[in-house]
Amino acid sequence: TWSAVPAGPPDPILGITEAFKADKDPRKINLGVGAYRDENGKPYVLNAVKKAESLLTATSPDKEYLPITGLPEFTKHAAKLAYGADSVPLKEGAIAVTQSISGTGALRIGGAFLARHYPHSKIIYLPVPTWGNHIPIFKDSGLEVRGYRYFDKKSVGLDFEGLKEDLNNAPEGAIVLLHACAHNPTGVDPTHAQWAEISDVIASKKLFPFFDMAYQGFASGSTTHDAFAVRHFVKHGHQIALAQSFAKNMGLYGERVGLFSLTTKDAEEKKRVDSQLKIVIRPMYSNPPLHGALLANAILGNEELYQEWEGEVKGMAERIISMRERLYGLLTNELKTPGEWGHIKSQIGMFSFTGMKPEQCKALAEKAHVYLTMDGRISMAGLNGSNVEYFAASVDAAVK
Ligand code: PLP
Ligand code: TYF
Repeated sequence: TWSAVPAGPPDPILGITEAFKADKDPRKINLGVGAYRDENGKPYVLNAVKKAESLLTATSPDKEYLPITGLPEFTKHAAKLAYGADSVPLKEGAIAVTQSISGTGALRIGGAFLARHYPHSKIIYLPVPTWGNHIPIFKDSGLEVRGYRYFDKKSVGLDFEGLKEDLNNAPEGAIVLLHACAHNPTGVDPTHAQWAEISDVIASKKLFPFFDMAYQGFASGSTTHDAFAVRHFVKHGHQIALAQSFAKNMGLYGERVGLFSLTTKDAEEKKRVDSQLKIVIRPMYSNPPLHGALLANAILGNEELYQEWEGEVKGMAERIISMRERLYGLLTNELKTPGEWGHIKSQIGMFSFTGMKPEQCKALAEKAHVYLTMDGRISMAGLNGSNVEYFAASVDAAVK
């Protein structure tokens, strides 16, 4: 029956973890997948999550199905986290929300909803480059995927002129995907002033902004600061779509906790949109997982746990920033590695886009047992006090 099914390629990011696992060298480092590791290189379960778990256990919750759009208290808190307590559409009850299977599921619900109901276009513009999974997510949702310029290899920064030109030339009404903060894979974010200009271009061309916020809090250490772009757009009158993930900022990766939301004109429009979100979701998976939503809800809804969580997000962000400084110092001052490495310090979030070529990435894996994606992206959280010197020396050898 399946004789004509061709073998597909491994996932470019998750395939790296396979190669890492098969490597028996004790010096090996996995900088492929974007998952936080603590100073000892271990996955980190947040204290706020552990406390939420014990609080939850004490109430022995049942395992009933959630409604199609998820746990209502959780979705309310999660929307407030993104839009801010003073958000006008939030206060007016004009934001349609649904729990989602983490950020990926939120993007997919959004893609499917827009493909079915967005009246102005079936085209979505993605930054070049973008998170690899964006492309199949939106294609499989039934949208036509196009790219807009984002990363400038020469300056190792934002190609702001190219970005504006491409959005200005997009057909009226097209959808534009924006990484809300901590752009994956480049680590390059627009400044606040650039966001304001992007907002103006999008308004003038009547484009539809779809934000992917997978790293709220992870970029700067502050969930408020990282929500700047989303809140700016809403404040300036845009209706937006938003995908949120709690994988990174709560360390709830495998629990699959997320939110998809759409701002609407008013409470009446929201109600209609809500009903159609349910119709999109029901045949996909009926209803979302319960446990992670209960945990996130316990944290977002409890002042003490919330404070502890914010402190821990800040701690994770700060550890990553300290690794950026350490790595930059090693390459530039100690090893005098050829090249300019300032971008390691200036890039934001989980990743650094090193500029290393595929051959150099391959050499790092084969000779140094250091694994990263072939685009030269490294997950900064995979570095720590015990392996950063070995990593810097390996990079030095690979580029010389
Ligand atoms: N969007 C971006 C840009 C990401 O980097 C990720 C995860 O790495 C996601 C979305 C979604 O991840 P998840 O489905 O685990 O929430
Ligand atoms: O490292 C990245 O960019 C992501 C990480 O279900 C990831 O691809 C891994 C698994 C998953 C979602 C995201």
